[in-house]
Amino acid sequence: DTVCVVGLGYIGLPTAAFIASKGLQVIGVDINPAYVERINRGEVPFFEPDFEATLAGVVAQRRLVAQTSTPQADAYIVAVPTPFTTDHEADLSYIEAAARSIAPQLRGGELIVLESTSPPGATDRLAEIILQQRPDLSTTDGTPTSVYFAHCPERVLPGRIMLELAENDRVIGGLSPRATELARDLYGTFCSGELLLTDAVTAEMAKLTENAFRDVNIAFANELSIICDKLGIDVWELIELANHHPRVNILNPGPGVGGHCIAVDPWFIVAAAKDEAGLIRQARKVNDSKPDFVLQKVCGLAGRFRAPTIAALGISFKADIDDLRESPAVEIVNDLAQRLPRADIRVVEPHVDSLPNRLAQHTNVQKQDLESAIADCDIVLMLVDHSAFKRLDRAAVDEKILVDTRGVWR
Ligand code: SAJ
Repeated sequence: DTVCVVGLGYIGLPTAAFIASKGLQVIGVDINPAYVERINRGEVPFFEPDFEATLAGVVAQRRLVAQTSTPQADAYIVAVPTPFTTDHEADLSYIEAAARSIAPQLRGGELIVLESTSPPGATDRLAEIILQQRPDLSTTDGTPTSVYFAHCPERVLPGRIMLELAENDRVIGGLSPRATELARDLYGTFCSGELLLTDAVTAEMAKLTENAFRDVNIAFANELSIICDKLGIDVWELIELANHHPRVNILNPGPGVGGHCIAVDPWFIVAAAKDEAGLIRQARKVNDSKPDFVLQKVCGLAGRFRAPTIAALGISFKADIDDLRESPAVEIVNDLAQRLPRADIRVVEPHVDSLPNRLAQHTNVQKQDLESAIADCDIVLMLVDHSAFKRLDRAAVDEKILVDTRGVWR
């Protein structure tokens, strides 16, 4: 059986390679030709621990082949982005484009699984587009029986993708019971976790709920950090103490919530239930306002210097990855560069070769290695708790003013 994975990003590519490594024949599709070429050379286009060997192996065996056009296949897994618009509504254009590319290839009997994180109703929308284009595959009462649609949201944690692809439990919800069964059979060939069966809209909502749960809990921690700053309390000590209670488990405050999931998905719930989702909306606001709190803090301390040198440690959205999407650290450095034109900002980021344009455009921002940045600076701004930073000798920063958003030096 051939599986076609549409969208070879941070999720689609590891998924495609992982399925191929379990013995299935996989065709990966991506619209970017240069990217496809790299994959076919066995090169991993982004950093993800333990992924390189798997990709190189399946490409060498030709179990995974990447291409730009959508082929015929027995099953399709759609793993394209679902960004949000400026109004915080889901942008389904990538899912719709994927649907349009699959429709002409169908012969009947195929399974189409949407893995992209989606607002309630997206799987329905995917089916609608395909069946509009291929009315011959629709039954007379409009229920799609000759093509099967299901939602099976990905739940892997960047940085642990290879492990979690194998072990995570999966929620699987079809538009019909038969679609659910077929999707269960497919995922059963490569998942060792439990396969939890439901309908499509519940599966969509389950994924959003998981990320909203985390967002609300991080917002709680972030709000605590702001309260503690006002009251002169060490928030890290406070949380550690409270977490000794058997039923309390507070997450970590940080510079804000980044990445393409937790900072986005809760908005899909808010968009679907505007009047009801007050807490979820407020959590988003708390987390989105945290970078500005950090900015004000640094600006206040920088006021002591005519032209401060600031070492900004880390710009990825979280520790030990190279992903800068929706990174609060990038936002903070960018705003600092604008707010403090006389400051000299040295960015230390071991996981990227060069600064993103948003930061490189500022003449007062440059990339530097950890040791020299620390030696040269007046203020150390810890933004990401990369392992390399945690190993740093505390004595090296003893003389510096510290703003530690991650509690590395508490
Ligand atoms: N963060 C904190 N404090 C914490 C935990 C995280 O500030 O205690 C911040 C991180 O620094 C980062 C952001 O939150 O900026 C998100 O990081 P994360 O590690 O919580 O999550 P992601 O975005 O890497 O992956 C999440 C995961 N979802 C959950 O844990 C419920 C992952 O399992 C999902 O597959 C992924 O979203 C996704 O694709 O939806």
